[in-house]
Amino acid sequence: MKIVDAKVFVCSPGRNFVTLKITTEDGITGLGDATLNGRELSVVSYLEDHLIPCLIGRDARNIEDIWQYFYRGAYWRRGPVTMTAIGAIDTALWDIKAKALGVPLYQLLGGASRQGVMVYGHASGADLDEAVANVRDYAAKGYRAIRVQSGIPGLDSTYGVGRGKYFYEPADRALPPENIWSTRKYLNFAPKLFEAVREAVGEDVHLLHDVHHRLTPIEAARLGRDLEPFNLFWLEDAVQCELQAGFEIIRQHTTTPLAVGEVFNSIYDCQELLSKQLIDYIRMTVSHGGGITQLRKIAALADVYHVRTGCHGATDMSPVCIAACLHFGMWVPNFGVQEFMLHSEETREIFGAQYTFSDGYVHPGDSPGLGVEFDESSVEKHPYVPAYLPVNRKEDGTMWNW
Ligand code: CS2
Ligand code: MG
Repeated sequence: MKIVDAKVFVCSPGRNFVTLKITTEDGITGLGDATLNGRELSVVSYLEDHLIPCLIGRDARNIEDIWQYFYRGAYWRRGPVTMTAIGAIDTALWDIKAKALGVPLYQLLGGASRQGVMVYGHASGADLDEAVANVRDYAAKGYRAIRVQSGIPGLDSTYGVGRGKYFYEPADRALPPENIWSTRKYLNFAPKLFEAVREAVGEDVHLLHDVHHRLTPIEAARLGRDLEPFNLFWLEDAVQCELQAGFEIIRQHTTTPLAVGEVFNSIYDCQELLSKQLIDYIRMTVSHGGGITQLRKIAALADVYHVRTGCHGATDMSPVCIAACLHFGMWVPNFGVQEFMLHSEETREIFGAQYTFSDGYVHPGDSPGLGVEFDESSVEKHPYVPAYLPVNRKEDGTMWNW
């Protein structure tokens, strides 16, 4: 089953997406998501200038060998650009193989381990009252797990507060906007937010929160302890995660479950976190995590140490990546939860995806492969627009983590 063509499409239906389409001599096509928010064109070049010339002519069935070829053969290994490019190729090859065998991807991975994939939605508000109202809205829609983010009194902007009701898109169509941050204002506010949310929705709804890399380990330890009365499902990205050992400090002080990993792209980024049981959920996703081939290995290692999956699935992951995460989530034994955000109408038109939401779960559908059709004719109508994620400064101007 020789690969005869591989094309990269950049389209921007409200936000930029990079999509890879691989075609075999039998005419079977597979899709991969190569979107890296704010650095899209780097991945386009890595694919078009470096990987695709080495991909044409290879046997599409040899998924593992192709992954090893591009991982070990690069010499310069790992990193978000490299692994997103490899992830897109890998996802497309799994799509092709499942289509060739006439089965949905999750059947190829090992079949269904559950009836559906529990997802979490993104509730947010410019202030506490608006955030609580949005959480109620998500609970009324049947979400069993809801992420809660809110504006912080005294700060003009912060992470995670959507600009539409259901579409949270942080990238701005301009050079990076500068946000101002105050850890003290945040740490004083967060417990009040979750006390009000628990009061509003009761104990049964899983509540999640994303700190987005902004605390030090001891600050995160304090926040985890302060939030224990509200029984969070997870506290995400409590600190910047390059120093895996830093999580030991958080672990010593709090039982609030920890999630990390959306910015990881290699099993080595989380090997210490997993083997020392410093986290409870691993957030790596199919596209940035080097595809299904690497993510399966990470999930297997995580399983040994009681760590469950919680794949990243924000709107800057296209429906191709979300579909792959849902197939993965149908199979993976140590499943935790899947992030799920509604894409815009325009996006859903271009990426005809089969997955459906019902009663807090999403099912990827049973079409062969990923169950996603990409409408190439729409690409022209939505040309790429440079867009950047914000940067963050402390109130005194010190550069900080966004
Ligand atoms: C966030 C994302 O979904 C999440 O947990 O961390 O919104 C993240 O900020 C974006 O994916 C960055 O592009
Ligand atoms: Mg996050």
